[in-house]
Amino acid sequence: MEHKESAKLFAQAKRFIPGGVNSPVRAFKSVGCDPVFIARAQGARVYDVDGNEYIDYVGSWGPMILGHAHPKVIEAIRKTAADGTSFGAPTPLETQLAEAVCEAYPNMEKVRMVSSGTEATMSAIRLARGYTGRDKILKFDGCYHGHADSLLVKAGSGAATFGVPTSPGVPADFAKHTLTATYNDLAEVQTLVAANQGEIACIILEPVAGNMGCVIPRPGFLEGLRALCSAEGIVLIIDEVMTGFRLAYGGAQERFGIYGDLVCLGKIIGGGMPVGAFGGKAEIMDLLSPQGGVYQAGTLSGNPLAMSAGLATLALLREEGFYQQIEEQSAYLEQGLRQAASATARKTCLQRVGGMFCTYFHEGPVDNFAQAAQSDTQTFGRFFRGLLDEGVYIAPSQFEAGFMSIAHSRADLDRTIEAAAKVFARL
Ligand code: KE4
Repeated sequence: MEHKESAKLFAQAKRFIPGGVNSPVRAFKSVGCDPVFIARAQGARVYDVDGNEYIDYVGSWGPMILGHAHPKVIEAIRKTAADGTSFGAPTPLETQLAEAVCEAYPNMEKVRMVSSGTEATMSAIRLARGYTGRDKILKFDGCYHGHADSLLVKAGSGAATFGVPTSPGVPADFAKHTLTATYNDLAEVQTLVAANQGEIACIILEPVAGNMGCVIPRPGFLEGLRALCSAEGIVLIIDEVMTGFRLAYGGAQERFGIYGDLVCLGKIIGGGMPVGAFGGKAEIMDLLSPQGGVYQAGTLSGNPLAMSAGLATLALLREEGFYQQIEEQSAYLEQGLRQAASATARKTCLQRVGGMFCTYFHEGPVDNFAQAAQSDTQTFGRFFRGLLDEGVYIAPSQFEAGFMSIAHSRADLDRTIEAAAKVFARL
């Protein structure tokens, strides 16, 4: 495949944009090639500026569960835009989306719209701190909740339970309030909570971890966290930015039957437009300004175009059999990829929940970040580049998930499986 135009655009982009991209993972740094620049997309396909066509499993990192440029979503945006794009004042649309979200998530008695997943989680953490009067938070190694300072933190070395920054620019004083535990290790969380009795405001986690590949909660893990938080007065924040409306209409919480005190959403609820949301018990949410003292705000929060795209998307997700079809397509692809992987001597481990999945170059299982980090990322890079040449576009990192859309046809899945078999055989 030719990538001359992408190469030219990348060089130009790097003159004006750090790293040539507006979000790091798009630079393809961990897969050993330059990024392709996308010209357009339709359904399950994206087309780059050199005219190459790809079957797309990135789906804009989750939002495009309907496939790209769904006519009903485009029409909703177009119609709303004709009456103005932003007013900085309340509109009926944001109440309609808020109501739809609260109907889908019974533990979300109230919800506030923001413009990204980062804003949602950052605000939920501030709210949990305001509600409990406690400063410490607990997150899990390998879970990504956006780039707010208190979340760019990893476990301190040795006995120190204090967090240390993972990025320059995050003051140690901020990081020290963030405790980090191993995903799926309930005993470790219980030890950390006991060692910080009465000081932890919230525990935040991805209910299925899609930022270290696709790591599945082991039986008892989510239930144990729920019970621990209830017993200790800790706010359980379930970050469904990626899993919300993906793993079920009611997200991972519906799928696993575990409900947070606060929930963060994003991606799918914007239908590809910039949206995040956070919500939960009214007694917590009502502490938010202007009703309460916890400040949070945003110029484009509840933007009418984004609300319209979200409403049009959710209406289609409510159609009979939608998630059953996503499950059937994803199970079919999983089976085919497992078969295709037998063509390689490399260790592979495919993990999936609903329409999100990942192929690790690791013998598996992968239950936490330390295990995920043992994956053969060099081979993953060759796998990625081989698939790209075969017209299949997967996430450009071993530590990301792939996403199914309703627009992927059986022929697309068969072509993907065929391409994977060819690439696996060459690894
Ligand atoms: P944004 O600020 O990127 O909208 O959302 C942050 C976020 C929060 N919570 C979860 C569970 C997330 O997965 C994300 C963002 N996901 C990544 C993909 N793994 C976004 C892609 C990117 O950073 O460009």
